[in-house]
Amino acid sequence: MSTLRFVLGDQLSSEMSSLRDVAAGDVILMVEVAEEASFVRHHKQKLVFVFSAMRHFAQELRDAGFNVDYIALEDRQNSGTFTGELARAIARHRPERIIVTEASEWRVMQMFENWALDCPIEIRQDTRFYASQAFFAAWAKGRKNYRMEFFYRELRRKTGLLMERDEPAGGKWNFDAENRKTLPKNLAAPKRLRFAPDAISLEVIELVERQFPRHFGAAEPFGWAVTRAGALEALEHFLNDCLPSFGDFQDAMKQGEDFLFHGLLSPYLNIGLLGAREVCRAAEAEYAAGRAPLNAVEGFIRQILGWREYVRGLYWLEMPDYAAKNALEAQRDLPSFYWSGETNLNCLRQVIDITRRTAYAHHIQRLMITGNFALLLGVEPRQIEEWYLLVYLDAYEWVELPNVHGMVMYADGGLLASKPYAASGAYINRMSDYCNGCFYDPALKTGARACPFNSLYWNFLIENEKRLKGNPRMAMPYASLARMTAARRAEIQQDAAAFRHEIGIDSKS
Ligand code: FAD
Ligand code: DLZ
Ligand code: SF4
Repeated sequence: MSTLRFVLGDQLSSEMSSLRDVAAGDVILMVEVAEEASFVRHHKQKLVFVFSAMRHFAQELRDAGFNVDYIALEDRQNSGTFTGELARAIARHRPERIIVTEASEWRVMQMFENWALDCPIEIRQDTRFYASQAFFAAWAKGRKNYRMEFFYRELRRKTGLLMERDEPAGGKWNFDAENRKTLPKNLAAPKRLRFAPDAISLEVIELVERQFPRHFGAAEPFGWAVTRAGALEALEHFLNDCLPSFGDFQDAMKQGEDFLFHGLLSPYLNIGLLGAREVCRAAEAEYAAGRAPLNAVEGFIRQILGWREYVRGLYWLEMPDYAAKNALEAQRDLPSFYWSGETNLNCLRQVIDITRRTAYAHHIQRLMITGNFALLLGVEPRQIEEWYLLVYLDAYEWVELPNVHGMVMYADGGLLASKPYAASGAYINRMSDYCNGCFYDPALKTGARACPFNSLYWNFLIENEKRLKGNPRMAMPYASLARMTAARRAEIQQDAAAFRHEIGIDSKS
């Protein structure tokens, strides 16, 4: 009689709570299932990444002497579901108990809770995060809205990260004001470390092309690490070559530069190949050694210790109701070019192209290009969420949903963000060089060549006037709107409607 330890595809770490006290006779179960691979049309690279990383992790566990029962996607008896595979494993191994770490997503946690298995099951807390769900709930109690900044300061104090006694290093909690520089014209971004697929990954690429030909994006070229050793190399490369400039150019976007100075670490963090603690401590050590400036290191640590922990806390506190909120009553369809990339709007074309090729886009591209456009257009949150959940390598609902629903779409009515991140073409022109190669002109407000972000921006303010006008952080744009003539307002609404018609999404409007 033994213990069956069930390890999911985003739990690929020997430090998982489910493996804590693993003993010689135990069986570690890992299953590739069609249900997880196809509940949305995941980017092909995401499937390659997860399956290949799972296969490598299973091999590492076997090499370390553990007994691994691995069910591959095309195994003849594979039932295609977590529940079915667990039931089959119980029949095979007759364990005296099952141990699993809680699932990262509400959807899967519901499955766990509904399991009626012929065996006792212990569900353990996921200890990879700095903040437990209970810690976040205690912090959030009694607050009307949850601002990341205050949660982040609490975690800085709790962890001691970038703290000098009781004070934040450098005398300030947040150096964001220094992190919005535009890229100098001749600045070259570092060449990024890519990992050639090994035999296991090549086999998985073939599997994915065979089984999921209609899924989003290109499976190749595949350059992501699929092992802990590879992920550690990627971290080292980021610390040495990118972190010093990470802060300065965090918000910049440049055509032809897919990655700039970003970490490219979220895929590894989210499936367990890297841990949040080791990544934050490693970045802090770069500051301590004088190899990276404080604005870069604080900015980077805030993304992980602040945003990442915060969105997870918010997700678990607010689900399942959170997903159903639609505070701006947005109902329109997602334009079809989000799938094809075929559009005259160069900024969107560029970001969708990067996404299709690499299953990656950095934060500002997700927030201010594809996100901002969906917000201004009034896309139904459910539709844009599905898009984000399937197109990125790092996408899991616990982190995608608050970012899309709260940060991008303001669908939670301001629980996460104090105001919508709505911006016109001028912002995109300032933070990128996308407008140079565009059919449209960000300086034009009317006419066939006027940047559509401009009329959509003002139209968004008009459509949401009742809902947003009272928000003190929206006072400036609404003061400008108030100065507009009725004729100009009508013209904006007509231009926005004409543009929606042009891109084929006026059916429900
Ligand atoms: P870097 O810029 O190097 O940042 C360092 C790390 O900070 C990231 O690896 C990530 O772990 C963390 N981080 C940064 N911003 C956030 C954030 N807002 N929320 C949570 N963690 C953050 N991140 C995901 O991991 N999965 C998602 O599905 C996801 N969906 C997003 C959808 C939208 C609309 C937006 C605006 C953001 C989303 N993010 C998501 C957050 C962020 O864009 C990515 O974490 C980041 O782009 C990953 O690239 P990087 O590792 O190069 O990040
Ligand atoms: C993302 C993913 C995919 C595509 N496939 C699998 C799989 O076949 N088996 C598995 O254990 N995990 C997979 N994953 C990761 C899961 O979706 C993830 O563990 C859950 O969504 C967590 O809630
Ligand atoms: Fe995007 Fe408008 Fe600039 Fe074109 S002009 S790249 S649509 S912001």
